[in-house]
Amino acid sequence: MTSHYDHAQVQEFWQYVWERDDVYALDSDADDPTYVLGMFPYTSGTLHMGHIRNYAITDAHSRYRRMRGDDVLHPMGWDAFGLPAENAAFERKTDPESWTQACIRRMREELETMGFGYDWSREITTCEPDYYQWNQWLFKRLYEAGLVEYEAATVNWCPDCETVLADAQVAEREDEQSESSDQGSGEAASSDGTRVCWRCETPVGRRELDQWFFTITDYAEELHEGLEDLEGWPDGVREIQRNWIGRQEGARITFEVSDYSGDGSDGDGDRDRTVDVFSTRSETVYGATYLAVSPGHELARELADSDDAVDEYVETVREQDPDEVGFSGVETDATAVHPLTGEELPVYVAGYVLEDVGTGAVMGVPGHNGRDHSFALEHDLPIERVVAPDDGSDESEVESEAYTGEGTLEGSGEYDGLESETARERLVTDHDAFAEDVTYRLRDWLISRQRYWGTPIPVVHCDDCGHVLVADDDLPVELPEFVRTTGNPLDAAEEWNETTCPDCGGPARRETDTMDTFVDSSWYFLRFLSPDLADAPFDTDLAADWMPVDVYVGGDEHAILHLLYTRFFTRALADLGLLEEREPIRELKSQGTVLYDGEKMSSSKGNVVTPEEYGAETTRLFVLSAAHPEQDFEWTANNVRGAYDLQQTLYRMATEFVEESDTRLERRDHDEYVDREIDRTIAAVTEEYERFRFHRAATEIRELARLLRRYREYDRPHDEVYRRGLLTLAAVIAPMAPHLGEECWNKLRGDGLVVEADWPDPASDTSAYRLERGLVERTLEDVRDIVDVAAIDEPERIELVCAREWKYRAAELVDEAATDDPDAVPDTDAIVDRILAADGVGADRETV
Ligand code: ANZ
Ligand code: ZN
Repeated sequence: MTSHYDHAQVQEFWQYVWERDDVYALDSDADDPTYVLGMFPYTSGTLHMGHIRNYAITDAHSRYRRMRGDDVLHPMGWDAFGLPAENAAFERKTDPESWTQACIRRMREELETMGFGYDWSREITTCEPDYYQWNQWLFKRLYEAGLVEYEAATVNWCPDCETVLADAQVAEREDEQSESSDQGSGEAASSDGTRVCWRCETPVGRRELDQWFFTITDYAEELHEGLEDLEGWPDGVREIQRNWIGRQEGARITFEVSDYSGDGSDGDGDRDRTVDVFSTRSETVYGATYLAVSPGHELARELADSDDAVDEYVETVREQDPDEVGFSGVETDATAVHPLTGEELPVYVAGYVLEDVGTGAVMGVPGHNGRDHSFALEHDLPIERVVAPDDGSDESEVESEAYTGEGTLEGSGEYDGLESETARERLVTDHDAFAEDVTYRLRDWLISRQRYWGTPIPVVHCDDCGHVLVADDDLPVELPEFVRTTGNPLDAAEEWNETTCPDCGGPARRETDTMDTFVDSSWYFLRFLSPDLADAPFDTDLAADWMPVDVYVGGDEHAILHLLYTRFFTRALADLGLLEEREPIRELKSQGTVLYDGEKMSSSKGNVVTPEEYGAETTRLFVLSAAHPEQDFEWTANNVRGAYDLQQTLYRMATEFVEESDTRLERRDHDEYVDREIDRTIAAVTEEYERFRFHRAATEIRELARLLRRYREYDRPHDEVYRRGLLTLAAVIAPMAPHLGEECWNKLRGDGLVVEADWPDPASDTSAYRLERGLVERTLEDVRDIVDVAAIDEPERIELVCAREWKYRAAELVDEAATDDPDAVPDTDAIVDRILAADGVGADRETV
């Protein structure tokens, strides 16, 4: 019998058996299954090592949970809409549908080759009408709940993709030199500051368009607050989301603005109004030397009507890239009244004031805010210090640089001498013009895309009725046939485009924007619960029982977009009465990157290693045993070799055992020792699986395999103990290497599947074994203290002899050796020989 593991044959056989026995199907009657999910792949055409790592993690965990007796929901589907399919179709003279379906076929085959255990009866594909009709249905429900807006907006525009990009899809161009970003930092290691498209890296421009938005900002506070309780999420991801939401506490301060001639004036040409500003440092108000509004601010628009200089400035800034704007600005003929001193302040329109931050207006405090300082220098505005650093630094300092810290107030009337924080609190209670306020950096989610390969937004435009929602009965609005054109193919689909208004029956045109594909992935985990449900997106009863997702694994590039959108959707669905949970994911694992020569492994870099080269088990074992799931690791042939060897070793041991088995009844000390080591390994491996430390589980498995090998080599092992050891190995390796697990299990038992087997009983008293382990380790330490450990080339052998009584004998012998001649270097080989001889184990030693 060959003891070489032929991966192709073994894989094919067990995959056939698993499928035949339908071992991964989850019964919909299950009470509360453990829901294990890997972020579903974008259908790019082939799996890369990142996918494989991702799915090896979820697969190992779901197999482990299943062996522990859980019902497990472990589904898979396809994130199938998106621009790349459209581009590929364009280049290859095919259509996105055919291209995507071909990709799916290939990728599914690759997943199956890897032996990942999915309940394929739950497969979903987002580009199919029976999925995307629910995007449309949900769009309508969100619309009815007031969570959808249609607004003109200046948007990020990718000239190459010819589409709008959400803020979060604008990346900063990474410096060529820099390598992948640190886990959790959320920022590229370095960047040249150019804003580029996240997909094609073309520099991003600006455009003004009517666009559809989901008002995720309605949930800003809750999304921020909820992060606190997400204890199962990595701190890094929570921090990135916190920054993205960008909650800031401060005050809203109202300024009277007067004496300006705006449009619609009341005869004498002068108008009054108020302008609110948002400030995190309201106590610096006495240092305000001007007021500035953004070019998009209502006041700026009014002023532009009568003031050519303002009009021209507003137009210029509109066309500019944010970095070009700098600290340019234009003085207006309006004046603001300082709410506390009554002093008149000049009013500027300035591009550095952002329209959608705070109130879109600021009080300029050049002495204490860096941007205001730069603006003041450029426009010759006074710079005053009203907060003194508590270390008593020189007053002239703010002239050259703003003092942005807190301190003691000065030049601030009745507030002089107060600490910053106290002053802020007092101001809001003392004055009506001051009110506590909170702002967020988070913007509404722009979901419009001017592309074909996405979910049509279920709206028609009627000359008489404006935009009207398509009736539920008329969903889905299906995509028309693909046409090759630059720009948006839906604009070119004339026949599809012309329709009638659901309200008045008159002629109308379809909305030709499609939804951002992040809409698809914001709720797909719910569709897996009831993938064929025909009258709702998901079964609300099942959702009540089965949600949230217990473990979600994916790359940390999704720390912001996808994970924030899913949290928003979940809350919105809860408020629609469709869900009970408000957080979709209990435990999140963001997996690190697989590197190759220091670079990220990816098809675009041409450094992809495909699983076929090594076989499923070696690949799976390697990606799991190389590092903690959250760490990056390097793919090296050498390390892969380690995984390969482990697999061969286990296989050989299982095979040889079958060939040589016979029975010996009496148990000796070292049989007991090995038996306990098996228990200890089970306990340890169990703990490592619980904590997703597959690499450490693999180390434990490797150690037990080594011990069993030695056990067998020194002397004839006790069959029962040895066999139990091998069965344990087969069972505990199975979540990571299921084909190998089945193969060994089958050789040792001849029946049953390890995938359906119970997890080996962790020793009844785990702590006892740990204690034992600790004792052995401490004894080893003692031995090492006495003997020069460097000279012991076989520490495991010592470990073996250190068990129980042996360890005392070992210590005695070492002591003896040491007292005989304190200066002599102990002959460790001789000591080990004596130990082994004393128990009759040494006989085989020469043959080891
Ligand atoms: C006055 C002030 C004085 C401010 C001071 C800061 C320090 P940071 O600075 O990042 O913590 N701000 C408010 N709305 C803005 C807008 N639409 N565009 C540009 N800047 C805006 O953010 C808070 C500060 O950003 C706010 O507090 C405001 O300037 C500015 F010594 O108000 B501050
Ligand atoms: Zn109409």
